Amino acid sequence: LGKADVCVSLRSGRKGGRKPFSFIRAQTTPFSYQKFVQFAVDETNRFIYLDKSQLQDKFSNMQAFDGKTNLDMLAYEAPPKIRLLRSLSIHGNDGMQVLDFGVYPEPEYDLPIFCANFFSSSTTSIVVLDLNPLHDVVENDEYKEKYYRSLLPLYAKYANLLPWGGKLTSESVKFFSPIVIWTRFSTSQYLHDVLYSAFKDYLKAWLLLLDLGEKETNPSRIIANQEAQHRYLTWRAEKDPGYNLLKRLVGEAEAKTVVRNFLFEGVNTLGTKSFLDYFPEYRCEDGTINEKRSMMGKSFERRPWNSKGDFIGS
Ligand code: BLA
Repeated sequence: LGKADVCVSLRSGRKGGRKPFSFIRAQTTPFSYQKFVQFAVDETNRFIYLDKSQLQDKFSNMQAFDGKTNLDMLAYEAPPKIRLLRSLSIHGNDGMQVLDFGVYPEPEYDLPIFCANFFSSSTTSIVVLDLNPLHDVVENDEYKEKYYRSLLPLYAKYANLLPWGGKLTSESVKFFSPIVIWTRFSTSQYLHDVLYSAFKDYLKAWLLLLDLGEKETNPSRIIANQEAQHRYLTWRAEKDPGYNLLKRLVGEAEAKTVVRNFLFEGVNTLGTKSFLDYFPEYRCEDGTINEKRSMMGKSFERRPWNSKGDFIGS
């Protein structure tokens, strides 16, 4: 029994237990994403030696303004293949649990970006789990064939338990792969366990790709990989849905530092193009960036890929 379980059994044994019960419901955390992070670090270490990143000196943990919500950060690198593996987990006092776990390859490798973004309040969970494609998988079959064709059964395994989460920011879909798990559910231990299983499967699949990954020697392809990663980081550093919550927790200045120098590190160094260079449709008349998260609005009520991994959302 964990500490919380003991607490529940002791308190629910009290006479007139109504009040203590609701107290307990508010206080106990049904799960955390800690074991996800532990698994990811241990499993990655079996494939490639993880070295502490210099980012770890500046980012390790923070406390939110409320004095009760903790933000824990981890950062590693693993030459020659992994530029940065970083994790942010947030534990709120009200049952909120967040995981933003990502792995960015070195530009010499055209591997997808590992992306796990889970937000859970005590009632609702919002999930994106994907191997985000570095290059186009809609118009161009080459990259899709190289990395995703063999992984389609992986998505199929979870399609029923973790179904498509409905309409979302249309722009986001361009950063997703045919095996993306985008879902929302009422927070429950069962679905949390299913998600843990999916997380392990997706990470293991990504690590096999990493293991097989061959170093690119063609300079123009290396530049193209780097620019694609920079474009991805630039998008997320500006428009990530987690940004608003981070601002509320630690204030605008700290949130910006965490986003630009930790979560999407590389946005200032991997390239010189600006957000508006990549996404000119967000330009306002006065030359600033439109604060809207989306110019196209929300769409894709249903999954826009078929079972063969072809994009059918037009
Ligand atoms: C919601 N997070 C969302 C949504 C998506 C993502 C698609 C649904 C809202 C929408 O339509 O945009 C995730 N979007 C992504 C990811 C990519 C993308 C991973 O484009 C990658 C390319 N989420 C986090 C973190 C927090 C968080 C760290 O990853 C909090 C610190 C919170 N995400 C969060 C919240 C919502 C959300 C609160 C619901 C609010 C909203 O819809 O804006």
